[in-house]
Amino acid sequence: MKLERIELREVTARLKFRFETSFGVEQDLRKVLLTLHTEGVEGYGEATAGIFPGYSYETTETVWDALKHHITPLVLGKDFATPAQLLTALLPIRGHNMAVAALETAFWDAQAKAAGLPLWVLLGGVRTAHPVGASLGVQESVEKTLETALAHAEEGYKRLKFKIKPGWDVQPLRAVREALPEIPLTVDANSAYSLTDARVFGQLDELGLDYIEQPLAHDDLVDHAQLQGMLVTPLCLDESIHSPEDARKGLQLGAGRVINIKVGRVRGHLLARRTHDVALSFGAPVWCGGMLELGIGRAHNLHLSSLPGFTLPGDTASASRYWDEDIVEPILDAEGGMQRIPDGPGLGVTLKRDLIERLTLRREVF
Ligand code: OSB
Ligand code: MG
Repeated sequence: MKLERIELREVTARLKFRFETSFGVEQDLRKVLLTLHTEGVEGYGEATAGIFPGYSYETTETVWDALKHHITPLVLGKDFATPAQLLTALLPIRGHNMAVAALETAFWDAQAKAAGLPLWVLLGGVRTAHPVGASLGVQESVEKTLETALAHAEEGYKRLKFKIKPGWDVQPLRAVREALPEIPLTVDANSAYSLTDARVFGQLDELGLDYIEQPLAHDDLVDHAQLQGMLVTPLCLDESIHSPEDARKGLQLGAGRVINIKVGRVRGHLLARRTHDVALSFGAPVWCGGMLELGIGRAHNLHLSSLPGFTLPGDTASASRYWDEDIVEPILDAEGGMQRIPDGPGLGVTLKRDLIERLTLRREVF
């Protein structure tokens, strides 16, 4: 497929809620959307980076810069038969996985559309619906935490994940566990702790959590392995995993027993699939992480979640939980805690072009 034209757009998106994590608060987001024009079809990608480099060094600005100045010049006007070939052309670029993934995922969408197949079929998926959980930010009180937990359990979410940070961990989670003794419950620390906090983890270990997500440093596997050795609860790696190799090393070391796969963090679908394959070979379950995506990114996440190893509920909650209005149709909402993967060629969604135009802050065509 010849990459004839690439359009970048930066759009604003206001979350319905204030989302607090150990690294900050997000509500007004800016996202980069990418449209790839190739041989009569359009492929769509969405960069998952946030405005602030709290989760990853990549940001809305670095994604734009990398796509404009480094990625597009390496591939524009060239012909690629497969995503693997496209990635090979981008090998000189170190990192910037979220920027690369915006293009790589658009390429998959275009290929699936050209083949007249849903993306999940091209990816090798095995199911058309999957269970979803909700990722819930740090709340202002234990009372609010309980209220949020009960509301999302009521909506049918199959797993609740609460963000924690030092000073806001055992107490709210204990309260949720008492109120909802049976619900699959997890916590996500986004790297806010160190091994000196072993006592906190000892207490969390008693709550029957499905896993504890990324408790320690973003670039650490060794300390995670040490912590895992002290706990019954599995650790889940998020920030630490940028490639299939990272997954192999993490699982080999015993740094965790579950992996959160995010398409942007691992450079797109091809490497997300390989990361999934590595985890499967270790018998480690994976789930699809979220980055507060708009409809294009959410649709990509849903298609990826059709692979056999995605056996745990993903952070692929209903679009209407996040947005008053999303940028694609149909609306990607879960029912009874299950998300259906959209059918039709490619992503199986159409863009709401007028809305996107209204949300656009800048646009550039290459
Ligand atoms: O750690 O999984 C994370 C959002 C932004 C950055 C990092 C994370 C998250 C979430 C939200 O947990 C997941 C979602 O609902 O999209
Ligand atoms: Mg996480």
